[in-house]
Amino acid sequence: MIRLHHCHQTRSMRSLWLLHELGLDFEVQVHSFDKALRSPDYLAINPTGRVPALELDGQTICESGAIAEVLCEYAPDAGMGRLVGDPERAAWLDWIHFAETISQHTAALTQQHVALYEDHMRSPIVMTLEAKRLAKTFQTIEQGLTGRDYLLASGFSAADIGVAQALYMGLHFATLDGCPMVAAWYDRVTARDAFQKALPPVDAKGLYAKDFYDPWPIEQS
Ligand SMILES: N[C@@H](CCC(=O)N[C@@H](CS)C(=O)NCC(=O)O)C(=O)O
Repeated sequence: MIRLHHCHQTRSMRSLWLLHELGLDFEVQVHSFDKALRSPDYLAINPTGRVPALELDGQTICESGAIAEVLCEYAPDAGMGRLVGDPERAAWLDWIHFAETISQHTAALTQQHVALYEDHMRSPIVMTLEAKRLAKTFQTIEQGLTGRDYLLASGFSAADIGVAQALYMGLHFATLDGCPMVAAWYDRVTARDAFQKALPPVDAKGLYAKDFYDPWPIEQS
């Protein structure tokens, strides 16, 4: 049995996208992104109260990078992983976990712009710094795409899924100015059916109310 615990527009979207690419049978339990994640029932699944959490044949995995690794080993024929012994294994792992380097900045910015709803709670310095550090990660993707259509020379993999989903969230706070290869790659991978299936339904409440959050939303005195 495979069950994904998911909140729209969060990191669990990358697990959902991967599950669709793998063509596995699975169920999705959608949670609202609020105190529901702190309910005793949910904390019994993920004690940190976060998403994703994947229940897989009696085990629960709570880190999106680990979920990607385990699922790609679970369904190796889908070709989304680069298994032990593959010459691209190290590069694949590096990109799988680079998604989290991107997401740590997005998480800080989401906290500043979305979770801290009163201006006096927010820090313009943190907002600006984190947006710049996020944009820097976009440049790393640009460099990685030199001379290739996907992050790995051999073609599309779970590495593209993790990084592109992290970019999906990050694009709420920074642009792809100066990253034309990332823009083209992002259009290419997000055109896939499996990505489209991982998007929130049109009438669903997502994490983000706006498409883009200006780095300086607070009036400076
Ligand atoms: N390192 C974890 C991070 C998981 C995480 O922080 N998820 C966020 C959503 S993107 C969350 O559930 N936040 C809820 C909270 O912090 O209360 C992963 O990669 O899965």
